[in-house]
Amino acid sequence: MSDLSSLEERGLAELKACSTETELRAWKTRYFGDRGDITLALKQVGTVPQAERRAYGQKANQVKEFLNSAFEDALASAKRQDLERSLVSERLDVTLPGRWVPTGRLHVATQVLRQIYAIFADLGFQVYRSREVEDDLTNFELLNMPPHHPARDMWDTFHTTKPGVLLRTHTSPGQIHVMRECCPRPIRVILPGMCYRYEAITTRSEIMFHQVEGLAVGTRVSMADLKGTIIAFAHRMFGEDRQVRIRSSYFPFTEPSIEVDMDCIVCGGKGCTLCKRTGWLEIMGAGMVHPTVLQNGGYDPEQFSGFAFGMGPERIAMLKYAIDDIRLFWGNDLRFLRQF
Ligand code: FA5
Repeated sequence: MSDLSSLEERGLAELKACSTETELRAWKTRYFGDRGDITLALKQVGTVPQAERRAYGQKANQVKEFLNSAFEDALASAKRQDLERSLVSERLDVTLPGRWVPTGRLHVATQVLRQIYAIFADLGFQVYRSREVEDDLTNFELLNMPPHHPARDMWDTFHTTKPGVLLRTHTSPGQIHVMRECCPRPIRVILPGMCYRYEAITTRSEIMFHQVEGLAVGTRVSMADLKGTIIAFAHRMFGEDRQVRIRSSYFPFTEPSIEVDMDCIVCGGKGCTLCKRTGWLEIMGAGMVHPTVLQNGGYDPEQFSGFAFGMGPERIAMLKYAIDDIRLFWGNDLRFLRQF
């Protein structure tokens, strides 16, 4: 019994000497662990002579309860002190303004694409998505370019290892898909997407770039509609006072074909290095849909007519923001991207 009393005294004295939570937990293991003093004292109950056993057991349990509750109190007070200490030493000023988390931004090509969608949405054009991996038939043949047609040379092509399967060189094959899907209803769509050409990369040409195709088909669609649509687009995109010039051109899938220029954004038509001293910058190819293409799309060219155009949003962005090198679009240089 006297052993138990001295155990209690020793335990309490050692507990009081502990000043941190770590020390307290070490104390707990020393006394209450598997081989701790209290645990051993309790295990000894069986060895105590029968007559003293009951009293010994009661006392041992009292000592256990007493030291355990003393430990709990000491632990709570150590935690409180730790908290108070950290509240003073690691003081947090909740009135400080929050820290700025940098948000990303849309790539300049995406921004310009979205401006193009918005302008054409206002003109009643829906967005139609078409595939990037095409067959030779749709990319060329159905667009009035049979095999060995010299016009195919206008588009240097990435062919896949599967014969007849290629990466589309322009968004024009989408015209066939949309016509076949919508025939015989009228159509007014834009077809945005990525195109691929096996070309030398230069300041103005990439091997992968976006195009936005436009297609309108109906019973009374005319060249005047094409002209009006293009001028409305150019004015919305570049400003009301911009001049638009239309000159004749050649594409196998349009007849007649045109190319559209805008007065140079830098020199206003006087001539500078950007416009190669001509005063004009090309913004798109276009024309009236060729009767053969209408027919390939399922429309009777005697009854229906249509116009189509194709533009490069990267080139549009270059004109709009005077960007002098198309390679910057894929360069992933934040100094460039952050400017937009
Ligand atoms: C065509 O691709 C025709 N399919 C456009 C068309 C559609 C004409 C419908 C008539 C009717 P072109 O090869 O000129 O045409 O390309 C159209 C536009 O794509 C160019 O004006 C240019 O803005 C962009 N583009 C062409 N090649 C590249 C290139 N390598 N890098 C970046 N943009 C390009």
